[in-house]
Amino acid sequence: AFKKKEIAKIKADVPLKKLVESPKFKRSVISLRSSLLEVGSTGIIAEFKRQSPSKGIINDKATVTEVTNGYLDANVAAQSILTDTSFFGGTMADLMEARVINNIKPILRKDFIVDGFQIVEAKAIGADVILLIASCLTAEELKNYGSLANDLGLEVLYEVHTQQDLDKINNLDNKIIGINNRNLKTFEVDLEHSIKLAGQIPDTCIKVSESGISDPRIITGLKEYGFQGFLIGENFMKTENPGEACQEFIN
Ligand code: IGP
Repeated sequence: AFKKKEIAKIKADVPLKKLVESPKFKRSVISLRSSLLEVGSTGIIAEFKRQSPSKGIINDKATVTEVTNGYLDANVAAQSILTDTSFFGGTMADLMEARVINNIKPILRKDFIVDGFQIVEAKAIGADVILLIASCLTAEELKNYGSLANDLGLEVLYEVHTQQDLDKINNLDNKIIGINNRNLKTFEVDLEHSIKLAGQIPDTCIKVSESGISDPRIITGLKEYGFQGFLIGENFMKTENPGEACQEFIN
């Protein structure tokens, strides 16, 4: 595991040193776990996503600021911001822009994390939560990156799509587990993935269902399987006013 010594080593790196000294690095994070568990929480993690490999351009007009304001007015439990540029057209600047106006709800850095550097970076740009995708990482990496994030005070959303993904996560207890209904290779979306895997996840975990949620009735159904979080992007972003779409969805 990444222990204090490794973190100290990382901190000694020149580019990282700058990150670690940035004012946001020291801020205390806002807990996704607490937000999802709050009485009356909408459970919605609303995503800012301009484009995707499966859909192409989804929305290239709406600004981060206006969407963030709209999502906050809708009383979302959290925000997700794509910072991956090559596939999703997102940037770290997008997350920083959202953080300027969002100081109340957790922000998830949505990216393909394959290096500890990105985790330190996530903290420095103002993220509260990072995504670790089980299919992209080994069991050991999941463990090491998970503890690095926790050591930095960040929470982790562990993303799984299959039972094999779930098996890679060491000691599931108390973790936040996201079940992606979309297969990242074929882009096929099937809510059955959430339903099938829900029973394999201990009750101490927070269960989040991700992708393809296009109707509030789906949430009602998923709640019966113990889901407390619902990650929604396209359904809001495909409209002209994603914030308003989110408000209508919730009411
Ligand atoms: C949102 P949707 O279908 O509501 O737009 O999905 C989110 O789940 C999706 O963007 C996502 C994702 C990812 C993107 C889930 N896991 C991993 C990039 C990388």
